[in-house]
Amino acid sequence: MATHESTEFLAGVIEGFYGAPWSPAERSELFEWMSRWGLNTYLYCPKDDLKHRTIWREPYTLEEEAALRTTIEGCQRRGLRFIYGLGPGLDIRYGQDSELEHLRRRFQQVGALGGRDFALLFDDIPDATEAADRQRWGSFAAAQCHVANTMAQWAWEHTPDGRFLFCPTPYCGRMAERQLGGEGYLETLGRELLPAIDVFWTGPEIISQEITVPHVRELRQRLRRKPVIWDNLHANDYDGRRFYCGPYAGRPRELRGEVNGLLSNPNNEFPLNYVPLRTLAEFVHGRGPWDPRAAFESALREWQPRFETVHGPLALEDLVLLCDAYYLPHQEGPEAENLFQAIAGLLAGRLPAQKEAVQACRAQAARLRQVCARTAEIRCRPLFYALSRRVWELREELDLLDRILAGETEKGILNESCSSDFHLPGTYRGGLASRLQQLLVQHADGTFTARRDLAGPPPGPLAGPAHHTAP
Ligand code: GDL
Repeated sequence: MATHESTEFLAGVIEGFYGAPWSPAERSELFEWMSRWGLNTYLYCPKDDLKHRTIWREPYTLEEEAALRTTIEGCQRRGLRFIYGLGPGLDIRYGQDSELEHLRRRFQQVGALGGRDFALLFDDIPDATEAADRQRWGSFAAAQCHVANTMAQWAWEHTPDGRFLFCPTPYCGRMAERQLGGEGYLETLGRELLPAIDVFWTGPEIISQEITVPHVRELRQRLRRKPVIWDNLHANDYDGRRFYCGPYAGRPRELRGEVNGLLSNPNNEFPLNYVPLRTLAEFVHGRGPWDPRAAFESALREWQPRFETVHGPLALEDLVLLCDAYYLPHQEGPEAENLFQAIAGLLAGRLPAQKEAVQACRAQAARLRQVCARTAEIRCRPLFYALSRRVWELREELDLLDRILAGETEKGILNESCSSDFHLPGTYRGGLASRLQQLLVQHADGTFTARRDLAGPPPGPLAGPAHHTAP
């Protein structure tokens, strides 16, 4: 039986988010960063490459082959491991041999382009199989193991030192607790998946604030192997208003010894990934207790030249303020958090609304607004384009709040209403998604309750799709 021979610790990047995949030029820059920083692995699996998931059986065209070859060669030229990921889980029929043939053909096609390492990804799919499959394999997990084992054997016959990875359907603690994929899913994987196949895991959550050693040890027992962490800490595909420029954080350095790899699936906007990936590399290679803030500051110093504007450099302290406003999913950076608390405190009347306090708060808000505005002058246009929509929104909110705070300094009244010609109903916070958001309030424990005071006049009839309406 062929087994893989590589035990290398996998450290690097997953292009595995929903949305437009990175361009060839962005990948080329990524590979340069990675080789410079000692990251060794890149996993290609953009969810919205149609042929990765939706029409996974269709072969790549010649043009697509050429593009993929460029990526594979660019990666391997830098000495990095290129892993090709395929996600057949939306509609695969596990029990049909013709499906295995489709998988083989795709892997062969990628193999001919230079691919040596492969992954089968079963995340974000319906956790149901046809009755015949269940009968034949006994469980959903066993059906997936059969497919993965067959394909891994095939891959290792061609490339004995290649890696083969598998993403389970329940890929985080919360999903496993809810028994996604059926009872005993992870234990079945532990028993039936070939021991040399690596298994992905995102931590206790899809976006895990923390990943601890005890959490991973417990998982290792069930999987009978060390997992490879698919880290979504800096992923932003689920929220179009944010991006994450904070450091790799919430994981102790000891985690490295508990896993077979750490791969980050970061921001969609490639240029915004400097700090996330630079600090991941530092986490992997450095020694001693992990200090995320020190790593952040050091990465920002390296990144700062990219923020050269037509009027000279952006000061480091301004860059810190900007990145603190777009730090980590569960946490603002300290300067942004302080600003928020100052504004919220003044508005709640908790702080003595002395003129000096209001003025200091307004000055800091004005500084952040100014930094947002200055991003438009950045010479590196792809970087500005990646920032522009989000910082625009931040500027608008700061502008509005400043109008309220101005009431204190100018008229001695706080909390009076204000108006702005730039923020009229309909153009500001308008649109269905935004209005629907206003109908739900999320509480600190994560639960939602509905607001019932926003109803307008009674609605007209709700029309269904054309084929449902009466003739
Ligand atoms: C996910 C998806 C990933 C996506 C991420 C963040 C995994 C294994 N799959 O659930 O493609 O980018 O969340 O939204 O994480």
